[in-house]
Amino acid sequence: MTITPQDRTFFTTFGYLSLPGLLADEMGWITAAFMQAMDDERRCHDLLKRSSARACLERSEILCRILDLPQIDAVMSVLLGADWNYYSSDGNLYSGDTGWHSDSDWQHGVCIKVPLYFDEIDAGSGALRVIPGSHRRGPGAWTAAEASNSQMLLGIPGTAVPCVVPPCRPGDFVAIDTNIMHASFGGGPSRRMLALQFWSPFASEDQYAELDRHMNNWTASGAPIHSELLHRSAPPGRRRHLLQVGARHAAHPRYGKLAWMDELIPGSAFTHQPRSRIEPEKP
Ligand SMILES: O=C(O)CCC(=O)C(=O)O
Repeated sequence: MTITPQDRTFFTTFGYLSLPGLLADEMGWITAAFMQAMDDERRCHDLLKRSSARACLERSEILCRILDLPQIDAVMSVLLGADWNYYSSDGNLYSGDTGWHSDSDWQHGVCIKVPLYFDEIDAGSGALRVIPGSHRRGPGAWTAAEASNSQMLLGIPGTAVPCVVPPCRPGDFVAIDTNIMHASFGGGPSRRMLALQFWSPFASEDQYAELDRHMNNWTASGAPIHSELLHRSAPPGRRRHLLQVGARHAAHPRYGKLAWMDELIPGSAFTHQPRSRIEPEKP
């Protein structure tokens, strides 16, 4: 498996990269561990709406090993650079349609979502749809609002908005820029998906400010981002991809600093942070 500079150009141009079958040999153990993690959540899934378990990978030592796969390193190293960051995950049971939306509006860093699907789905039964190029921001860019208002603005239903449906059966791999507009239609009541998120390396204040905003969105749910298990079980190859987010996590006012962070995240006491950019908590 070789990920090429052309793959990177494709990703930056269109906002997604599809590598069918990239994880085909791994899906046995990943599926078993995913199902276990969702069972452990012990939440009763309401078949009429999405159930989501934040920090899903972070609860399972086995799922954490996804980050150690050479396939993941190969793709992220080309798309984000050798010092790519792992951010977070969520495990999901989707129900029905997901309307057109983008997850973010980042302008300074690149955030990638890798949704792993565990069911045989296609365009009519819940497969991911993306609008190529819609991750771009700036004058003339499409906005999520326009895609989700397609009936009113364009006279067509969401299902008819021109898009690409990358293969996303079990074992297929797709990486999307989280700014891209995406959707799915026709899914059943328990469509299974594990989403992983990655960030480009952080160097500037503007990039850290985006990371802080992302963390603030997460903290609204009260869920942690990184876990002790994720860090403690990390071989050195994984650890380097946890440090920037881990250190920021440790410095975030909502989380406070936990004892394991001092031990496992060198520099977690660091002050490389425009603290003023961390939004104050709402009372
Ligand atoms: O599979 C889907 O319905 C799309 C999920 C997704 O990426 C999202 O909800 O942000």
